[in-house]
Amino acid sequence: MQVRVNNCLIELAQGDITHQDTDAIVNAANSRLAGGGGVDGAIHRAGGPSIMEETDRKYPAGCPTGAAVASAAGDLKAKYVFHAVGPVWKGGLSGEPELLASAYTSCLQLAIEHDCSSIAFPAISTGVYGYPRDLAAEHSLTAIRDFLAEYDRPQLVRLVLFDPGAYGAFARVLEDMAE
Ligand code: AR6
Repeated sequence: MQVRVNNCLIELAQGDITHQDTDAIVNAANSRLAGGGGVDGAIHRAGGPSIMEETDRKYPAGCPTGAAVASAAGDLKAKYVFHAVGPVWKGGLSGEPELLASAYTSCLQLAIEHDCSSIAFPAISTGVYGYPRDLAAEHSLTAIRDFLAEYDRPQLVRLVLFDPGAYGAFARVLEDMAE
C-alpha cells in the first residue's frame, strides 16, 4: 500500500530489506556499530566485509542513539547503507518516541545529502530492542510523514516489514493517515 505526501510516496512492503534496490537501505544498528543479529546481521552477511571495514574506519566512536551514519553498500543492490541507532524500549518514558523519530529523520536527511531519491527502512527498534510494534508503527510513520511534508524529498520511502504481523501494524497506521 502507498500514501502520497506532497510529491513523495510512503510505501509498505513485506520481505527482506537486503533485497531492496532503493538508492539507500537502512540498518537497525547498535551504537557501537559492532554488528549483531536481525537486520544488522542480514545486511553485513549479504553486503560483505567492506561495510564493516568502512564504518570501523570512519566512525570509530560509533553512533549515538537517535542518529545515523552512512557507508557504501558492498555487494548489495543499494548504493548506500545508513546505519541508524534506534532506542531500546524501557517503558516509553525515557525519550523513546523522540529518539525513534530522530533515527528515521536522520536517515531521511542523509538521503537528501547523498542525493538518494529512494530509501528503504526496516521497523527500527521493534526486534531485539523491544519497541512495541503498534507504537513503533505510529511513531515511525508520523516522523516520516512530517519530514516529507516539510522537505518534499526523498521521492520514495519504503518500509520493509519482515512478517505479516508487522506489516498489519504499519498498514493500520498508514490507512489512518490516508483518510
Ligand atoms: N529485513 C527486514 N526486516 C527484518 C530483517 C530483514 N532481513 N530481519 C529482521 N527484521 P532488529 P532492533 C525485522 O532486532 O530492534 C541488532 O543485533 C525484525 O523482525 O534487527 O533495532 C543490532 O546490532 C524487527 O521487526 O533491530 C542491535 O544490537 C525489525 O526488523 C539491535 O539488534 C528490527 O529488528 C537492534 O535492535
